[in-house]
Amino acid sequence: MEPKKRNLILKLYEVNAIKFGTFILKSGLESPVYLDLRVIVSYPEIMKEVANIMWTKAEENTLRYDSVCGVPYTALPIATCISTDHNIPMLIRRKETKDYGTKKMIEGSYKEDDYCLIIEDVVTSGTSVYETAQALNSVGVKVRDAIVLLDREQGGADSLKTQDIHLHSVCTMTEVLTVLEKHNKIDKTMVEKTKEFIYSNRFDQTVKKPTPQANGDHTGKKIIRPTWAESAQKCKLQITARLYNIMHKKKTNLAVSVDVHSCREVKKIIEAVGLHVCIVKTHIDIIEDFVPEFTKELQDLAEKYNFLIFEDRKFADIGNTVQSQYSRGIYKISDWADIVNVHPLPGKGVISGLQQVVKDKGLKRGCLLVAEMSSAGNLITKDYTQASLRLAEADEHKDFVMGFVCQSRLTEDPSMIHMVPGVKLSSGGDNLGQQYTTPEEAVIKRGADIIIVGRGITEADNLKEEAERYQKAGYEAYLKTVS
Ligand code: 5BU
Repeated sequence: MEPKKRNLILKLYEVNAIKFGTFILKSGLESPVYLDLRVIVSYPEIMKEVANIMWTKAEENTLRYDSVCGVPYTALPIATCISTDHNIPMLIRRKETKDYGTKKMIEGSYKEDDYCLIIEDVVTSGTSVYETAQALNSVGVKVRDAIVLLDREQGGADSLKTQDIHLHSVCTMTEVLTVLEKHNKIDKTMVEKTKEFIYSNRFDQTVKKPTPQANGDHTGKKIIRPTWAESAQKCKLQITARLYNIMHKKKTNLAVSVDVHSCREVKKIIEAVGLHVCIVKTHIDIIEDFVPEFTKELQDLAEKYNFLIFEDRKFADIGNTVQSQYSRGIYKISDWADIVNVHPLPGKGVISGLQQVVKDKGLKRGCLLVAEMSSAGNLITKDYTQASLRLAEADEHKDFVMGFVCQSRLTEDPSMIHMVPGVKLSSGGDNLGQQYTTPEEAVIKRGADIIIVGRGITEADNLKEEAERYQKAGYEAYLKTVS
């Protein structure tokens, strides 16, 4: 390793930009290593060296670009140093524009089809680099390359490659560990512990350790979440706050799926389990004796037992069609269902279409995106799930999208709720590809805020007792995860 790089790693360690111990990350994970490059603003010599070594990396790779842009905020001063030292124009990405709408996302002068080089201090999953690239793309500036000082080797480079962004890293976590061990800053046990952490928390599924279940992010990550009462305060959507308040009041994260075929059966189940659930999930189109008045009865029951109604309609068509499917026909779903879900496959129009209905009617509704499925062999890929997450986070949907139906935790944003179906006290499956996980695993390992249980309850001899068992299992698992 070049002495310049080795010395820089040692200096970063000395100023506590690289720390070892036990740290709770933003994601809730417990990590043995913590990188905080913000501190280098206090050490101009180190800042200069960082900027220099990153610029050299760009030179070595003969990258061509018209400007540089630092990922806010830590990499901003680094990009500034590169810009002024080497006379390269700089662009600034505004992080907070989302709240204003009319303000520019990118500050500085640029031309359409200019190339911008992204500068980042540390890359983990690659999301921040990608978001910056997206912001630049939105004003016509292209991004082909990004330079990062430190790659944590958790899949960021691979993930960015799928978006045609090449990540050039000055050093990797493995190199950092090697240098620090060699200079007796950390011992072998810490090196192994850190490597194990990095390996088992990769974002890239292709290299992730094999896990028994299908497509979720089940790496044994420890989830730490705010309490439901806190979440109710933190979330932005009224419907989500209502849901968290119900969960807090009734001490339940259980949604029951009433997949039966007559109005009478649906009502019977709800009367038995209503006290123990926060959501009743319906498939209204499987009820054979459906009459429009039934939805009023459903709403009365929702009021009596204090739960929300989630119609599991999985809209999946163009915006114009789903608008009609949502508000017209015999079901008039928008009139009575608090929550609906969509397959994000058609793109943002499927969400905007429904959102328009809600806006026009002045309703308080929520929409979930099906980002992962429980069924064996489903065609959802990691990229699709990530794209669903980005759609959910889009500013234009913030008044409507409340989270996901998924199999793993996709974001720590308390406004986004994770509902996990395919839950049963005894794991296993059915003969049509359904795959079950237990309430404990769903909540603790997969990060479910809500567990969705269908036949586990509806086929039990004693509906009420069974619902109580699931409620208890879900609630106890939740208690183990609150911070
Ligand atoms: P079960 O009886 O617990 O298997 O019912 C699960 C319910 O959740 C059922 O209504 C499905 O339509 C729904 N579901 C699911 O099982 N898996 C998924 O990935 C999604 C929905 Br999305």
